[in-house]
Amino acid sequence: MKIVTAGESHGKGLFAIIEGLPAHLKIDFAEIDRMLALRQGGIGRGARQKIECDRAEFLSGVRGGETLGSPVTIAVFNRDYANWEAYMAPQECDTQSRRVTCVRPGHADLAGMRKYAQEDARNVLERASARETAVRVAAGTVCRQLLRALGVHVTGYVRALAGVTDETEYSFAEIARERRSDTGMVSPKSSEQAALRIERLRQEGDTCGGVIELRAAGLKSGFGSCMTYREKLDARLCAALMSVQAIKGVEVGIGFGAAARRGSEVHDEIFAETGRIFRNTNRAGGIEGGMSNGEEIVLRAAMKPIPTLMRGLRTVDLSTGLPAAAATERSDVCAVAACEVILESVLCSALAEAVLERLGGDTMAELIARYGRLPV
Ligand code: EPS
Repeated sequence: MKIVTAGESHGKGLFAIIEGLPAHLKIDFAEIDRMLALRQGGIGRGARQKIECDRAEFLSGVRGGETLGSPVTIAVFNRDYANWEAYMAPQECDTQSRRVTCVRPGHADLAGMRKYAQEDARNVLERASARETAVRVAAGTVCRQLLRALGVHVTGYVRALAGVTDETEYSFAEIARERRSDTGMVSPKSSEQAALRIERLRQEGDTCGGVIELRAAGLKSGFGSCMTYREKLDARLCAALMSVQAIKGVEVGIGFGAAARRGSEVHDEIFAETGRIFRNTNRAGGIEGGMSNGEEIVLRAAMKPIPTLMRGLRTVDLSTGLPAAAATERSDVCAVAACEVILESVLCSALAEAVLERLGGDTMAELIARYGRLPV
């Protein structure tokens, strides 16, 4: 299975093509639109979300609510395009009025302008914008539905936000039940503290990031590989999460925490009881030797603060070469809760890709039967 996305932030829409899905996957359209709405929400979101009301439109590959086995095309159209058509149309349009030359530190503006020989950062930022993640959430939710048919479930929550960290270790069920606060945090106390900080940052024209924890339960052992480094499951999942805008670090299980501990405090001992093999800990985060080991997959990702600050960081105006304040239009103060939804979706896509690569299957029935025959 392969997913390709296209589309600009203020263009006509965002598009995804999913190639390689088996036939007869039942699509829950309402769930996809629910996930899109969740992505648009959360504390600290900017004015753009008041314009958009993201909905997934299926343009190919699905008939009567089931996949056909042909490439699935999903579109999320931009309502804001009505306000931008004059500047963004593929045909001749006004490419002067909305120029961006005061490049934003931390954004793709400067490196992208150099790479693509552009004098207007708009030709770079339109695609670099995290608006693209809307369609990744739609495609990822289709993959979530495929995984669910196999008994694999994905959840997540915001563990740290605006410098407030919740150190509690939650079970999968607790996260799945509690996570949908405005901040994406589970603990009401942490959530309240973070919300206060975000309000202060908004008043100061600043932005913030956070840490997102993701879990996948029900994945059997043996996905990924210890034989080919490109197929290592941890390498693939980390690459998928790092591909999301603003993600600057990813860890598996206790991750960086493992570096300072002794081996006996890191590795999860193995026990047997009446023929059943089990562990009492899961510091490895469900992956050993590049393969799933049957335990819960646990990943954490660090999101940096959004680079568009209303107060405008110091930069250079590339049209004059003079010092300037970085470009602003409107900005999210914080998109960490939205990013949590995005990362869950991207994790679903990466897991579905690994599952289909190993098991194949033209139909869901074939895939489910093959998965069922695997050892735990
Ligand atoms: C986004 C929409 C964008 C940004 C944001 C993500 O809307 P606009 O650029 O029209 O305000 O709010 O993009 C960025 C954070 C970025 O750096 O480009 C969305 O729908 O998620």
